[in-house]
Amino acid sequence: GKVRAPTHIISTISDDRGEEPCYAGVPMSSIVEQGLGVGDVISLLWFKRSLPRYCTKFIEICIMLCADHGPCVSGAHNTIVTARAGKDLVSSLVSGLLTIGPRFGGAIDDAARYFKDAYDRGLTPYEFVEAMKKKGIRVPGIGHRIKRGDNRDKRVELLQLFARTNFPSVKYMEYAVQVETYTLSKANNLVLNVDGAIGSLFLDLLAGSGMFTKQEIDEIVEIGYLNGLFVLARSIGLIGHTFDQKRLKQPLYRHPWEDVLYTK
Ligand code: Q5B
Repeated sequence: GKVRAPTHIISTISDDRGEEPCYAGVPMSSIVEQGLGVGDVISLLWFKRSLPRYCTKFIEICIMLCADHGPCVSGAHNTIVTARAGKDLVSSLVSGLLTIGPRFGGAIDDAARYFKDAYDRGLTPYEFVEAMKKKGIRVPGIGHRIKRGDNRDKRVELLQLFARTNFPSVKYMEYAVQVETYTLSKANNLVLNVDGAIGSLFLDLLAGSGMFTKQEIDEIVEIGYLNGLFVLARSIGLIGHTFDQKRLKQPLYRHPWEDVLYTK
């Protein structure tokens, strides 16, 4: 009989061998004919299933709300400096993307991990926050450089409104809000930020949609899919900043001496 040579790659999300590419078994023509959007494509390629419309809409709202947050944030700053150094689009983009991490934009997975663990173990917000403090770990998803208790992040409010209206349950998000109430009693900048809102709400999406087993949810949280939402979204803005600098023909950036404290 036929002997199949062992393959060096296994792939389970897409197939381009037929007449048309398929994402998780769904042909491209069907995606276009059904009028599906980028949220559906993310569902197929990341989660390997078609999610209900409210879930894909939520994913699309996350992408839209995180696409950009002005030129002053870490990622945009790096991209702008790189574009002004005459580098190409990809270099300018990745230079910005490389700033995404535990402090900036990349706290979504850890927020989901810590909120899930604390909620599932029945910790009160006080017990959770104080335990984190004892361990010397900042609560992921809490805190912002410019947002305050009296100047909330509109993006967080929009996500919460959508979820309260459309999700079957928002128990993890409500827990994150209780954590925020406690952290705000300590300092006015310790708001639930956009990473924390997405992290907690995605837990609600995973748990409430009925589309994932408990084991699958644990794996998604453990692997860490959710920072991908910020990376994908912010790429839109970083590409925009690159074009903006090129269009404006901005010269090489050099930081002013006056803004550096030279000291021994
Ligand atoms: N403290 C975000 O810090 C920031 C605490 C905390 C307990 C906390 C900080 C943080 C967790 C990571 C996170 C996502 C670095 C943020 C984003 C996207 C963005 C960005 C944009 C966009 C801000 C002052 C005092 C200190 C700290 C304590 C601070 N955070 N304690 N848990 N989480 N958060 N990142 O203002 O006693 O004085 O030593 O790491 O969720 O990235 O728009 O800019 O769309 O682009 O620099 O929105 O919160 O405050 O470092 O001076 O701390 O608060 O221990 O206490 P700050 P610091 P003490 S959203």
